[in-house]
Amino acid sequence: MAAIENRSGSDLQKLDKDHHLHPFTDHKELHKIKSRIITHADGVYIYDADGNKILDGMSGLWCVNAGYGRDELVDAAAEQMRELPYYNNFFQCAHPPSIELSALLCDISQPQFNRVFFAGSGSESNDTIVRMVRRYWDLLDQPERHTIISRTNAYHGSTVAAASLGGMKTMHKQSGLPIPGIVHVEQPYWFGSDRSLSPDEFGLVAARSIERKIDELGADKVAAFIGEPVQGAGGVIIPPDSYWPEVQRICDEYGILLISDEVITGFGRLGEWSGADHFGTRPDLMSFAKGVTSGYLPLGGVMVSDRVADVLIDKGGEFFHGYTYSGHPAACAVAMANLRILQREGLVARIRNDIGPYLQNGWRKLGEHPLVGDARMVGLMGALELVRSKDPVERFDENQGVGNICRDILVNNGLVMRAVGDTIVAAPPFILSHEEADEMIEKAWKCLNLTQEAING
Ligand code: PXG
Repeated sequence: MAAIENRSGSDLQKLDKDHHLHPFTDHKELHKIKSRIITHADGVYIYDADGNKILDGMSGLWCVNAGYGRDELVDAAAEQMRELPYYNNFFQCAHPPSIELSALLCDISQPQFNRVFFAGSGSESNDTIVRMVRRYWDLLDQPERHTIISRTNAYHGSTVAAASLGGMKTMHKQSGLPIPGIVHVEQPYWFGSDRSLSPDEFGLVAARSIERKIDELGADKVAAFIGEPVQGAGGVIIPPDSYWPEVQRICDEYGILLISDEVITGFGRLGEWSGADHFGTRPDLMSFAKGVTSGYLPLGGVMVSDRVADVLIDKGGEFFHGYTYSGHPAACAVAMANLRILQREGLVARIRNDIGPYLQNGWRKLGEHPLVGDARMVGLMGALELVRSKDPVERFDENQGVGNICRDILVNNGLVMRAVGDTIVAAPPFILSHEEADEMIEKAWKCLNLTQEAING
């Protein structure tokens, strides 16, 4: 018997309105228009209760990388749940899926990573990192090395510590965040600057805002720097080439830990197994989630380098930290099956050599549209900046909500992309075919025209 009753779309919308509080949602707004009910999905397409077929240019929420309808992942979960649906990894226990997945993750990660700590989400992974980093410096008898440097407009999750690491002012304002010991420096957002510097000059200036902060606080007070290789929720901010090598230099010079938040960029999104591989950094800690299971089940975790793990293990005794679902067997089994799919189908190399360059080419053409001030994409992660005027660049008034107008037009024309202010972002599944890429670009162009008509009245 199906666990979910077969109700009509409007019945579902009513129940949704009456009982369901959605994440990151203005409910008054939502109830004016009613929620879009997604009922099923296959390949790169989702289907709603009104019978619309929509190309999912966001891979769900940056996660369904292997695409929808993968029976292999369903079978992996079902088989594991029959065998052992749950057991924990506390109290000197483990089970085959958590062990096998730990080994596989270390195998595909940079050589300094030989240990994994599991969590249930990206937020939990970053919370783990805050605790782990502070524990590390405590164990090295430097407890005053407490402060973690992050960036404005970063997104690291929604729990108290993860939202503190994040640099979203709107989130901080609602909950008295950040917690003490987390500070924020400049983001490497060249298009958002006055563009008086070249991108590479600007990248160095942005990186050196970390150094300035270290000098201000004193290096002996700074524990770590955290960054997303490419900021996702902040608007797909692709740093200039000069940025990450300079960040690595600064972390090395001051001995502070480098943390790469790979929740979006991990497992292939940029055409390499990690964003760190793409940009050539050697992080000490790496958080992951989303794409590890292609979103089929929730799983997150932290790759822990030998530098950190050796201290935790040799000097640490018990680390009082862990989640009921750390290394959940079904989630780990699905992750194994998902990573095997990525390997077998060569999907990461496909982004680097085939569909990545193909979609980027179409994306660049969208940059010729009068409404688009900047069209950028790396791997399968891109952004279009909607502007009132291209030369000189003039932005729309925020209150005009042009990004959301465009987003709504897109979805009503069969393409999901997300609006971050007036930036439209995309991150389609890795299995996107050339025809589907063409469909994305054609639909996007048409919807840019429609957006222009809508705002010109
Ligand atoms: N780090 C990064 C870089 C993320 O993008 C998280 C951590 C937190 O992961 P969890 O699993 O706790 O959600 C994320 C999540 C958006 C959006 O609107 C992005 C995320 C989550 C929700 C919405 O772009 N990223």
